[in-house]
Amino acid sequence: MYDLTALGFGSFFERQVDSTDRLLLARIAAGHRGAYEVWSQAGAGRARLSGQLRLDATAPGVGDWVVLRASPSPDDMSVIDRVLDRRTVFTRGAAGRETREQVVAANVDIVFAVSGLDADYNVRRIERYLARIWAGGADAAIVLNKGDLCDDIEARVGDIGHHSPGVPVYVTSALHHEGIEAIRACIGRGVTVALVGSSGAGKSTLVNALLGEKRMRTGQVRASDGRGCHVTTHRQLVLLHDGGLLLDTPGMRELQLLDESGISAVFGDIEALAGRCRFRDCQHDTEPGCAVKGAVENGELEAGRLEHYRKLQREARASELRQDEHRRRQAERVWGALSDEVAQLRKWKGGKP
Ligand SMILES: Nc1nc2c(ncn2[C@@H]2O[C@H](COP(=O)(O)OP(=O)(O)O)[C@@H](O)[C@H]2O)c(=O)[nH]1
Ligand SMILES: [Mg+2]
Ligand SMILES: [Zn+2]
Repeated sequence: MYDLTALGFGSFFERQVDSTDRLLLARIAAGHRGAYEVWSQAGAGRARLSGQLRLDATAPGVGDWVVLRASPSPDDMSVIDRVLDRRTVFTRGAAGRETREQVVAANVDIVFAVSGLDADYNVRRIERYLARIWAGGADAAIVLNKGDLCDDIEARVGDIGHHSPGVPVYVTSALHHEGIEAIRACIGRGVTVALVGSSGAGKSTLVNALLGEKRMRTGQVRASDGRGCHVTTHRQLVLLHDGGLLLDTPGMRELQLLDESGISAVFGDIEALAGRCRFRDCQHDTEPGCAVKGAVENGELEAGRLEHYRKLQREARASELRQDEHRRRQAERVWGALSDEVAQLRKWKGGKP
């Protein structure tokens, strides 16, 4: 039995349901092939999408609030009839040639970008995560894990603080249960937190430390290249003893940026400088009167940071184009199917209009 408020239900979702829906509400706690684990007032159960929802381009993800059909299907699974609008979302570009949004975590309050203080540490990657987090509307925090493996934690924390001012930074050693309380303090009752980051960063170890028990399988990091193996294979919501919710996710090899909205948030300093460029559409390349280049020249702005900003922008633009392409093809497919149906109908009517 679950209490909906403890599961994160609140006024934003309340407004989207009537009293009948309310009795059939559930939150997606895990996604397996073709089926979901859902938590509702009645407890945990299995559910699948209605035929109608299966046609939608983007499948619901872990953390989504859904309305179940009143009667389960013959195989005793519940049927998901409706997905409520999301308050926040963390998405990634799915693998493959065409970029499609894939929901990693829905309705999360805070996304923790977890990074190991070993070979995994990479400021650029952290910036990338922050951009994605903000694009989806959640709050961001940074966890620098494996503090036990780092000789100069202060320098790293200073470095991060310089690149992402105002974002809370937590240093932990999940394996040794150090620094865990400060994180637990952010995850009050009904608060949902997702952990994202490369595999091997220690996300599952962190979940176990927060739970106080070894529930998540954790992996070995290959000594050869410091890369983690993918042990966590699916996204799973877990309920902490004092009411918060944690979402462990598998590592993402590559995190694509899907749009430019999050980039501005991360590179506010550069965008502010850009406002002072002579040309409004300045590319900060060879244009005269460029305030951004000027800042690099007088040492106010790090050249590497500008380079990274431009790289992410190029990526975001390319990704937006690919998404447009995807939408166009989908429209064509739907239209193709429709015109087949129309042709069938015409034939059946003997070609008469
Ligand atoms: N030294 C050290 N190793 C850690 C720490 N946290 C996790 N690990 C190890 O890193 C490896 C990957 O951890 P895991 O939690 O599976 O990473 P995930 O892929 O992000 O879920 C495991 O061998 C953990 O024991 C830490 O704080 N210090
Ligand atoms: Mg894991
Ligand atoms: Zn410029």
